[in-house]
Amino acid sequence: TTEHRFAAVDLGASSGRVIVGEVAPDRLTLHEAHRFPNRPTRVLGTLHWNILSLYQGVLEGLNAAAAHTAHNRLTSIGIDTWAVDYGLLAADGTLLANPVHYRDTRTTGAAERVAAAIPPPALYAATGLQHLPFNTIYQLVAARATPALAAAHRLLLIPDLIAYWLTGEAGTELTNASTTQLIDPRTRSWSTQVADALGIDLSLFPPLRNPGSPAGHLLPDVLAATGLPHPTPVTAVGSHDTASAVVGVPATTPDFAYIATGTWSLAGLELDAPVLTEASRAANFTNELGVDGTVRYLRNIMGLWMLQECLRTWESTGGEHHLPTLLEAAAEATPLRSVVDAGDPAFIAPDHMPDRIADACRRTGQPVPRTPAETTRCVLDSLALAHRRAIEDAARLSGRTVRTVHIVGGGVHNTLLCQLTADACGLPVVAGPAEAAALGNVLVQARTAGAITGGLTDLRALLHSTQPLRQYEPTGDHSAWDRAAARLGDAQVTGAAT
Ligand code: LFR
Repeated sequence: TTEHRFAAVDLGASSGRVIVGEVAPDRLTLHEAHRFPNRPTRVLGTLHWNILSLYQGVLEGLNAAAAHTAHNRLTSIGIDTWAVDYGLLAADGTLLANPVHYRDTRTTGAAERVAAAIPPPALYAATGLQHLPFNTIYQLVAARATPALAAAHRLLLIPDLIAYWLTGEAGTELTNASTTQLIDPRTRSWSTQVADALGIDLSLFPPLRNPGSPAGHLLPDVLAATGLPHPTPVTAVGSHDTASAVVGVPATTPDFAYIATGTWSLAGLELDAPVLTEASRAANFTNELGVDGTVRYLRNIMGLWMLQECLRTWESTGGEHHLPTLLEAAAEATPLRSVVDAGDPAFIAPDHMPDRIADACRRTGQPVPRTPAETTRCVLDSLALAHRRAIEDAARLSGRTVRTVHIVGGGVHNTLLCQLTADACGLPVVAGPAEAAALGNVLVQARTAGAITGGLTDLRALLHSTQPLRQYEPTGDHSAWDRAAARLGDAQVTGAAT
């Protein structure tokens, strides 16, 4: 049998990885070839992605991946990263400016400008996207007067930019394009209505391409840097990491919800068609596009970012905090003593996270967490509560029933979060795989290469039979979660623009 090895380049907000997946119809194994930190850098007040350093990590990772395979051969390479952000190119392909991080505050006030041009209900009806202050349209409106945008010949979303540097070919992959808020989820194509209303030039975007389509071959300088042979192809995958992570959900029945955990928690359902109702807009649900014609109907929840930022603050003030020890202490802390709204955009920006959490507790008349363990417990209880709320809302708004909750991504390692989520939802949780995005990336490539066949159900059956999974049953007093939710009451922010 032919050996099929694929490289998944998966860039996340705190680290990047290049993972080699070995695939056969009954086999799926991963090997992490390289992992490197992603350290955003503030320059003259603006928070940037360190994009060349990330690209260097990709090249080193592909080099390590090549060394891991027979005759340095990979069947293909796929790329997924976080969404919404982009690089601007001049006509000769030069990158005109360092991409700006979606957590930068340059978009402050952009929502009002967008709302003046197209009212939120019309914007939702046209795009089905939840309001997140950093969606690409808000970034483009905020950047309108900048020389880089004025000079730009082309705009490439981050995974498309990496693919362009590897192959010299430019495209706009569809799942990630859907996060720009310039795509109509019914036609799965550009919304000229929204672009025109906002004065955004759609010709900046290279043509759309679907996951599974070819995306070029490695350029000679990339072959030299990585030791890979000519021709090594790049294949478009669900280049939005969340799209690949949803492919990587090992569901065996249709009645599942998923939570893709990591820096964010993305909680919701996979649907065949978008839900564009006013109720859906009010609940701030998004209709991002998925692989194979699906819709990712979900809500963004702060995720482990809140904990990562707390750790960073405690460490910068001289504290030493070993995460496993902290989680053990959090497991012993009083349950549901105080909860905050983990959907509140007030938690998006970096810095001072423990103080912001304390303020939120004070504002809602709850006890202020005193120790790192109590703060950690507050964050995890709050995330579990927000998970439950998102899944209940998604089921209600789409008319679906949920019987199992799948947790995939980095949060799978956080057993307390998984158990609390099962308790809050009152449903069994299946946790794993942690590397769902890389697996979804590899599976779409493998199908394109003919190493496997079938639809998402078949890909998921392969995941289910090959990946280690852990099941959590709901425990405890379910009504305690209702009472905690009531403490946040209607003040619970979903982030919807009114
Ligand atoms: C997760 C993610 C989310 C997106 C956020 C910003 O990594 O891609 O889906 O909303 O990052 O791009």
